[in-house]
Amino acid sequence: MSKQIIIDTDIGSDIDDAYALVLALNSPEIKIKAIITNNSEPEKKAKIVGAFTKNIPIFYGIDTKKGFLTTDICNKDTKTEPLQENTDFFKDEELTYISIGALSNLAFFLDQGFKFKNVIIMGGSINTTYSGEKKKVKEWNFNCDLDATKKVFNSNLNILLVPLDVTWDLELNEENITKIKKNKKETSILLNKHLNDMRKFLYKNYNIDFKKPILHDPLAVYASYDESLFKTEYLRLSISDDGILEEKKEAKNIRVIKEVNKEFIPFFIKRILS
Ligand SMILES: [Ca+2]
Repeated sequence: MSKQIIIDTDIGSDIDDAYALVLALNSPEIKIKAIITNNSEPEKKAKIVGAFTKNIPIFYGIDTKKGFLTTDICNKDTKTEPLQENTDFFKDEELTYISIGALSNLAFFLDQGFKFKNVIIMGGSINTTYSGEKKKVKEWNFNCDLDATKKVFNSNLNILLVPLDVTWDLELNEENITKIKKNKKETSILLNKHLNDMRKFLYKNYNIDFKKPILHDPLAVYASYDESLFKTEYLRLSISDDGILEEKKEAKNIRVIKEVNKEFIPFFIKRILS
C-alpha cells in the first residue's frame, strides 16, 4: 500500500507549491489523504488546489494574513471546509505530514494533541541566503508564524528538515520551462499559466524580472517516498526569537537534508510530465 500523506501548502504565491502538488499527484509511491492550505487567504488557496485536483479532500487552515497571491487560477466549485472544524479526519498516526508553507496548522494540530508518523518541513536556513551566500537569513516559511515554528521545534515530532541551504539552487532552466510549456496535460497548462501570472505580478508590483523557478517545495514531497537523491545528517537546531535557525548543543536533534544530487531536477520534470 502506498504511503498516506498530507500536504500543508501556501500555494498561489511562489509557483513551487504548485510544482510540489503536481509531483505528488504523479507519484504512485504516495497517496494524498488531504491537502490543507496555510498563510494568507487560505480559502482562496483551497480553490487554487481545486483547479489541479478534483478527488482529494481540501481543507483551508489558519489565516496568518502574510504573503500574497500571484495567480488567479481558481476552481470556484471546489468543495472546501475549515480545517479547525474537521480535525477528526486527521486522526491517523501513520500519516506523513508535508509542510511547505507557514507552520500555523501543524502547531494547531500539536495543540490538539495530534501525532504524525513523520513530518517533512521545507523551511529555515542554517547558513545560506536565497541567492546562495553563506550567511544567516530569516527564511520566509519559518517567519510567517514564528510562534508556530517555535512550537514545532519544541515538540516531539519526528522531523526531516528541507532547508533553504539545499534548495536555493534547484533552479529550472529555460529548457525545463519549455518542456512544461510544450506539454499538453491539464496540470502543465495550469503550471504555465501560474508561471506567467507570477512573472507579471512580480514585474508589476515589485519590478522583479522573475525568470527561473526554484524547486524548494518539490524536494519535500520527493523526500516523503525516496531518499536516494540526497544525504541527511542529524543536527541540533533551535529557532531563535529573531526567527533564525541556530545550531546549539542543547537543542533538538533534527534530521536535515545536507546535500542534493542535481539529478533531482530531470527526475522532477519527467515525473510531472508523465
Ligand atoms: Ca510554499
